[in-house]
Amino acid sequence: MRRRAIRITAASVVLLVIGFVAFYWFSLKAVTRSHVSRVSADLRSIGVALENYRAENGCYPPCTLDPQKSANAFAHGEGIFAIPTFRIRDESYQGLALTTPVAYLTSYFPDIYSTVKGSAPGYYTNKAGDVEGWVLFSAGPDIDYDFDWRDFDPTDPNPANRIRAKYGYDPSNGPLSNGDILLLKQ
Ligand SMILES: [Ca+2]
Repeated sequence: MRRRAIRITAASVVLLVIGFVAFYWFSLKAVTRSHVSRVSADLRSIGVALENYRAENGCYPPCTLDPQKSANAFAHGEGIFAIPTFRIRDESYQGLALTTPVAYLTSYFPDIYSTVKGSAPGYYTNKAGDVEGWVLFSAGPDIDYDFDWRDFDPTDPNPANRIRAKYGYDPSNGPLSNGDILLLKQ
């Protein structure tokens, strides 16, 4: 009788653990799906602002004031300024580009997956001859930048597909898998 009671208790504990793990897993997937969806929507909003900026100024906003510094920034580990972005500031800390002096965006969207709290998503633009484009990127659920922005070439016949395949976040690999959330304009 006692042995049977122990077996029932052990089975109950196993079921409880399985239930807890399943609940955690599905909750994690739901929260991640919601966050990824929000970041993707933010990137699209910023993309619209970039196009509006270009329509009025004839070019996309600069992604850095110091290309050399940004090019080496990962190695130097300079945090928020390490990643090229439109949210750059000059030495007098004047905000540039999308929020001022013309408010193409009323405020910057903080990237919830950024390693630096409050940091906007990464932004890189490049121009080769008459061909120009941009890429917006969030580190994604692994909170680690996989995308190498120097790999973006607007003259690439299809940079979006190539870069998404190489660096894009894919939830089918698991909610916390690597890859970044990307939006590109060729
Ligand atoms: Ca990532």
